[in-house]
Amino acid sequence: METNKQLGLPVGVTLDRYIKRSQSAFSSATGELSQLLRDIALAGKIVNREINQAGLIGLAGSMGHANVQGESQQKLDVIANIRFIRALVNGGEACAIVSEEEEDIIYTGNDTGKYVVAMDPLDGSSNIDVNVSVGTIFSIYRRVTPIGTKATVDDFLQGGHKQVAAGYILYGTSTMLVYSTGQGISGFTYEPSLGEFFLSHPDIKSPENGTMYTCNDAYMEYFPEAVQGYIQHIRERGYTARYIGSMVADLHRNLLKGGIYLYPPVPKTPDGKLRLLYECYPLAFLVEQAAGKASNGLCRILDVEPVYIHQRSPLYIGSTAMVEELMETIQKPQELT
Ligand code: FDP
Repeated sequence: METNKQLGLPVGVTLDRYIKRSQSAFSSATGELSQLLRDIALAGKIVNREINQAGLIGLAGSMGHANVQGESQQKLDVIANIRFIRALVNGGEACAIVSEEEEDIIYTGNDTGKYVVAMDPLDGSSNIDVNVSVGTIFSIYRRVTPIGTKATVDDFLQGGHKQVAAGYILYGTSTMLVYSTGQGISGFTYEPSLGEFFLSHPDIKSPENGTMYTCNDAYMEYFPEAVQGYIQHIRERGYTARYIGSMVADLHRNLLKGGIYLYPPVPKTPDGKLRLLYECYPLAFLVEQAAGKASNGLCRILDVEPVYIHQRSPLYIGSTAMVEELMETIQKPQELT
């Protein structure tokens, strides 16, 4: 009976159709941003395939050296970086890329492209070897330098509030692409047998409040006092901790279930660990589009003035009520009740 009911169910809206529909809502849209999103989705499918095969064809494990951030580079970091760059070079819409894996701006050779893309091709990649979810994060700006010229660092240092689109791909038990062009946020689940992303989570809204907090507990004694006080306080309220150590997965869970993700400054990374351009800005853009909040402890993340492309930042992000309570605690630490 159940099977009969399921037989006639439509498979749903593909990412491609969704992008096309969203584009037609803007009479001035030229389709270039739509094409850019499709290019990113295509690279995501390829990376998804490679992640799924990693353990079988020897793609798991480290390269044996560090990347520009001084962090151990995994083989799949390198592969994902190549796949996304290739997709953007071939697509033609992006004139330049900033990647976590490369020190300098990458020029695509498409100087007539209107957009620049900042990205972390494979976030949380130290989790690959143990079959834990990882992700890709991307952030898109309309360039400020004249079309036809070579992009410059100014195209990337516009500030998070200038992003025209942002998103992530979560390679998890199922693979999902979640993105926003500034009119809310939607999630698409990959159907591997059809090779398509289908709309599965329309208009995601971050729960106003939550009972989960996410941070690396090992650093607790080094967290700023107010942050320690806040965590102590919510523990006493019976809140629970969840930390995968793979930011896209941690954020995705909190976005759907309600919660707060905290990566404060610690002595090892006094400016915070996470990268402003390709981790904090895009995730803050998405979470705000879902009615959540993101702060660096002093101000809204999207209002932080960027100074250099690989800049780091503290990050407190998630359900509005939780981020607001933390911010109040940081401003008046002694007033917790
Ligand atoms: P990774 O270094 O494995 O790429 O952005 C970096 C990141 O992972 C996040 O995905 C993750 O949440 C965080 O670092 C983990 O850092 P800690 O090991 O310091 O907890």
